[in-house]
Amino acid sequence: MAKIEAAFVEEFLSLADGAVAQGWHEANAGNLSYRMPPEQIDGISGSFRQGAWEPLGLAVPGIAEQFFFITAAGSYFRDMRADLEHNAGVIELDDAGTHYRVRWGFSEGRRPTSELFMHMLCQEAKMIASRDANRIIYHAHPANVNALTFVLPLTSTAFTRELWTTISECAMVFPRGIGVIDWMVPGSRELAVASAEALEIHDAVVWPHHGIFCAGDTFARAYGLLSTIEKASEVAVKVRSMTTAPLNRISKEDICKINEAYALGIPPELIAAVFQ
Ligand code: 2HA
Ligand code: ZN
Repeated sequence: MAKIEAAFVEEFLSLADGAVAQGWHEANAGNLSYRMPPEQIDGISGSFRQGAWEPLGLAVPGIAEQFFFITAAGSYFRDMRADLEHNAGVIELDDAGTHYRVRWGFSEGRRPTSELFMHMLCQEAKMIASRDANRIIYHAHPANVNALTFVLPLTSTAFTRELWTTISECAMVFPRGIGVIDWMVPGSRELAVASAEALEIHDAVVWPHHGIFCAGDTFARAYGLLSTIEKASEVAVKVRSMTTAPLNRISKEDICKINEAYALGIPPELIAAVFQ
């Protein structure tokens, strides 16, 4: 199969290598999709094949006829660089957004990720919410954010408060807070629907006792967002392991100061809800 050479491939591989080094992708953990801009499709279309149309299992008319670079079901992030065409591929959606066909990759009968429902619904929701800016949906299994799902209430306000008040950078990187949904079966339609709904408000959403996923305009932003959340979660886990009563932490007033100093636009109602 023809290899593809494109700048986005290197950005994708660099995310995969970095995230593996962080320990976020044991075995086949995680998945990633990239909504390709037209000029990048043209740049690699010489390598395309014409797979048969297959039902998607849901309708995503908002992203009809779009092309996605997406990881394969069962693929290991650590193997992406060595054998990309086996571990990822390009799919195209039909004009109704109800069927897809493989245009590149997924060698030896591989298929798109088991979280395809989630990727498609989230890509659609975020493309509309971001007026076409968002291109990445990325899911990983970082340990510390997962650990926090055992001790914090499973609410957006509890997780947002914990992280915003742990590291100053958090309110700047995710000023809309972080979403949390209930535990649901991995790969299920139910999980996909709840994830897309939460993503209309937040750029990152926690899946309790599983992992986290996020949206981003670029690979670097999506990776940076998860890195920031996981770093703050690690500090929170360390602090909670040392004491139940920390002497100091970032306060509501401090968050108001950061909000003003960096014009973050965090609405007063959100600050009130997070610190209620
Ligand atoms: O791709 O992480 O959530 C494997 C998973 C499923
Ligand atoms: Zn997962």
